[in-house]
Amino acid sequence: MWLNKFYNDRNKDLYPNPGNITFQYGTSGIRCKSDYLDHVVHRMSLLVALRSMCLKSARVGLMITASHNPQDDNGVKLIDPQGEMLESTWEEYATELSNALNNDNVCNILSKIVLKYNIDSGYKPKVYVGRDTRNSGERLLKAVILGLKIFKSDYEDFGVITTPMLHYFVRCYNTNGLYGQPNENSYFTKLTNSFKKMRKMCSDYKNYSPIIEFDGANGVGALKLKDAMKYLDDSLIINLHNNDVMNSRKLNLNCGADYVKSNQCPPTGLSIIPNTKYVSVDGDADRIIYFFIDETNTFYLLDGDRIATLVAGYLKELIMASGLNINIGLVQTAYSNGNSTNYISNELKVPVACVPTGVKYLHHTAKDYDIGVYFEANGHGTLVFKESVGILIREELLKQKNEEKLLVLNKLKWIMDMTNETVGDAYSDMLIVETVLCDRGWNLKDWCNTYKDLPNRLTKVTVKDRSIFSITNAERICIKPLGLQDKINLAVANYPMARSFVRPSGTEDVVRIYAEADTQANADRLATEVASIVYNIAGGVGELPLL
Ligand code: NG1
Ligand code: ZN
Repeated sequence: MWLNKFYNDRNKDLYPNPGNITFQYGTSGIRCKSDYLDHVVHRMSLLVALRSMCLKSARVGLMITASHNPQDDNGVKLIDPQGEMLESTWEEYATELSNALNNDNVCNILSKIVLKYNIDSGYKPKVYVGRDTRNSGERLLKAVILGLKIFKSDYEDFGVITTPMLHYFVRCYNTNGLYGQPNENSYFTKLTNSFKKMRKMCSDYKNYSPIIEFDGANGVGALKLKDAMKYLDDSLIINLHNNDVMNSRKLNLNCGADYVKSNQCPPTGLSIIPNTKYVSVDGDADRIIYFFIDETNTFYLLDGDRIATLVAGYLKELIMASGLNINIGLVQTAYSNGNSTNYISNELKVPVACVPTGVKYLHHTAKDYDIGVYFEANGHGTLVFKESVGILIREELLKQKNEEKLLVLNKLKWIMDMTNETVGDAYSDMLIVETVLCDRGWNLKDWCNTYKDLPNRLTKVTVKDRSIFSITNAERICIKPLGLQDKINLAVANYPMARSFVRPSGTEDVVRIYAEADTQANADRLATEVASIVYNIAGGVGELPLL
């Protein structure tokens, strides 16, 4: 078969599998200590090339990043032609290939794929590549490029770039520029211009302030924000913190969106002043959260749930004012705060769905709506618009004579144009949030006052083998190990307004425990109880987390 021709050109196993780790293409690609990843990324470049050939030379993407994980980790995510995550059947091949013991096994798996999809050697693979600021990125990139060359791929390396930018570029290429051009200038121009147009319409800021203290997690988000600022002019005043990308030891260290969300406290590396607007992004800039402290130094977090409710409520009003027949829905995961779900259903009256963790599930379900809003509580999310919605709005804009309605329609169009629909994007999300806050004349306190979060706690336990866990009902029920869920239910019954669930992480070797209850003390107690239940039933390793 034609595959052999390529393989014969190649030296023996350039990147052997040391065989000491089992990999899984999980919630968001493959991640682990960067030292173990050379053969993995190399094989992923072979797989992504086949993916492109299988899709008749559609452009696909490969991103080298471990997002919010520590700097000595790294990872790889593959991107499908519309800028979405890799299709799930191919995730299985990715897992198989990463674990293949030797070159012969790799060849067999690749041959199996070629035969299954009847992949024609005439299609040239087309691949975009990017990486975050991690030190190991450059070394891993070499392994990727060698793999791409084996299949004589047409590839472009975008160097250090945010994950969502690479997703955007892939989509731009495959839509022949309809979505934009696959370069940084087009990306910043498209998103920022619509933001600036809408900003010009805002005449009275009321409580709103355009000043942002930005925590860049010492990663690529900080680097790219510097570029973005050239496009923003003075429409936002951004003070950049945690932007030391030269010292990669600092990446995500006590800062960034994941740190702030998980620890429910401000990051280090910047002074925290009461009633000031802070934004934190993660190490590859696909997550964003807001926070502030008040005069009494109380910390308030505005996470993905808050962004989703803010944006969905606003869009719903615009849709109603436009008179157009467009439906809107919101997608969350089990980690979303119970009170955000109540607020969405009872106050906003927007339909809400709950799906398993992982953007691919949220994205998929969001596409069921004309306008789908999806966010994980950790700040990873975006909006998706059906193609028909874009067409409808544009047609209406041409017909409409009424000034007020025209403005409403333009607002919908501008929001659509400042959205990176392919995946969660900290920069795009920030522009959208700032737009809504400005149009409403709100500061973060006003935003926070829309509903009150239930106190909650997220913790984790390391167990001998997390593969013994089996979960169902959008991850809210644990079926295995047997008896675990009954014990969780008993613990939950002791606390008012309580909820708790456990699930094995898809990106770390841990089991995650989530608890919420009427008070912080109760949420913490419940999380500790459930952690010890998991520890005892599922073979806990090391220290039991105490809160
Ligand atoms: P895992 O490790 O599977 O829980 C975490 C996040 C996901 C997602 C991925 C990818 C939580 C509880 N889980 O997944 O939401 O963002 O990382 O980065 O935040
Ligand atoms: Zn990320």
